[in-house]
Amino acid sequence: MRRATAIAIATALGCGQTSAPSAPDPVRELAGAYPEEATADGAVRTFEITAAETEVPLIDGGALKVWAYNGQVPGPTLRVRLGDTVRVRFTNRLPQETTIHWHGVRVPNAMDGVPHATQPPVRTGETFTYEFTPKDAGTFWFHPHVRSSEQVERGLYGLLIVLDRAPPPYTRDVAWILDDWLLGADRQIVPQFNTPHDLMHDGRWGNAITVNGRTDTVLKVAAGERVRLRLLNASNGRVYAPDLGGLDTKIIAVDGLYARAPLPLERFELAPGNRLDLDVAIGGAGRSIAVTDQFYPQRPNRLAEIEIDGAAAGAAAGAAAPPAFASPARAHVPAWRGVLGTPVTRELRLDARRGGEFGIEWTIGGEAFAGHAHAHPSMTLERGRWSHLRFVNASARLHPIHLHGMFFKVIGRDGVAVDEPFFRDTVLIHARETIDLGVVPLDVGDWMMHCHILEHAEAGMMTMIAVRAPS
Ligand SMILES: [Cu+2]
Repeated sequence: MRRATAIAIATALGCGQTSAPSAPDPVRELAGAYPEEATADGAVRTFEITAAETEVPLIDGGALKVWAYNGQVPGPTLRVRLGDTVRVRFTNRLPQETTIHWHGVRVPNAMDGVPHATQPPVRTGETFTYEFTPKDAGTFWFHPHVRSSEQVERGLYGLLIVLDRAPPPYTRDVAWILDDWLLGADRQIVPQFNTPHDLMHDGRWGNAITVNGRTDTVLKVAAGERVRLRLLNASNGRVYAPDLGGLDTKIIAVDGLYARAPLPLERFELAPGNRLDLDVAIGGAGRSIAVTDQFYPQRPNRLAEIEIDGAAAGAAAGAAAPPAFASPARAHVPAWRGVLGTPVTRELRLDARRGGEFGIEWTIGGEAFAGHAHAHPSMTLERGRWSHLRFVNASARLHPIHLHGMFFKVIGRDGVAVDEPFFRDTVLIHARETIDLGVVPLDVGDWMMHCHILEHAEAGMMTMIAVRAPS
């Protein structure tokens, strides 16, 4: 319907006209990176999801009281193909109202799951139907956007995997969701949320790190396999730097979208909300690889184990070479050279102050979010136009900033131009760090922008961006 709008918009703005060869034209450069509109093939995939209190087996065999989607933590993995329409009939049986937010998915604004702003909260006993056609293939996830520091922590999250129309021929497609429970002496979830400690630090960091809800996850593979490993950080606050113990591992996608080229997995900080798709070539039979978190290299955490058996069927005996096929990481990701010097659309200070419901408030641009019921956009961006946002972290804490409804690219760190060869929907901003990002919003609506350390978000570190058609 609005085909090739990026070019059309660029031309309408005069950006496409001949100008000085050095003038950056980021809107034009973006064209072709990802589609503006979804292309529905007509297939509708219907899922029933119910959120309710339940018990799941704990690490030591005990029963852990959780809140869960369809009785399981993590919740169900919704696996669809690009072109499918996703229809989720959601029922709330929790003791609180809730919603589902589709993290990273470019949905129509009314499907974004932000209470009061895009839909009324789903009250206990009520049902709400979410329906959208994803525009992008990739690894996405869903979670509540109501009291999320409690609801996500209690176990409410799941994956939405949108497969390519022709998925690359990996021998295995595996997803690992990283989370950390904070358990008390009674081996139950500590029911105090948004504590002063969590709020003054980097949110709630648990004492039991799990992969897919377990502390003993083992992935059994054969030498000669080539595995697509999808990682999601569903923690409230903890950041991971995953290390695959010397396995030949390339990053192929970040936050859902494919990268410009496969990148070696060196230190990548997987902040709350981030996803990473890895291309893992399995060589060397008869080994066991410890997968660890090296965020604090002096205090690594064990995440999971990869056990390598004999050669995979079809692999040449002895050599066990993984199948050779072109990496799917060959997306058009604009370099956006020279854009760090473009005028800053909005500079936002990230900071804390005394006050508010919890005694400490986290602020964006000097404002603490007044709660969804009183939310109003704090800035307006124009659809199809280049926007340059600058975040100045005036605090000594971490802030993984997440934008709903759009992908962006980091264009500067502490004033130095960078060209990350991938888009993001969440970027970790370190203490006292300044991050510049570039974005061309394509979907009209009111979109949240918030810290994905959920305690920081609950204590005010949220705001809303209005994206409007250019006048
Ligand atoms: Cu934060």
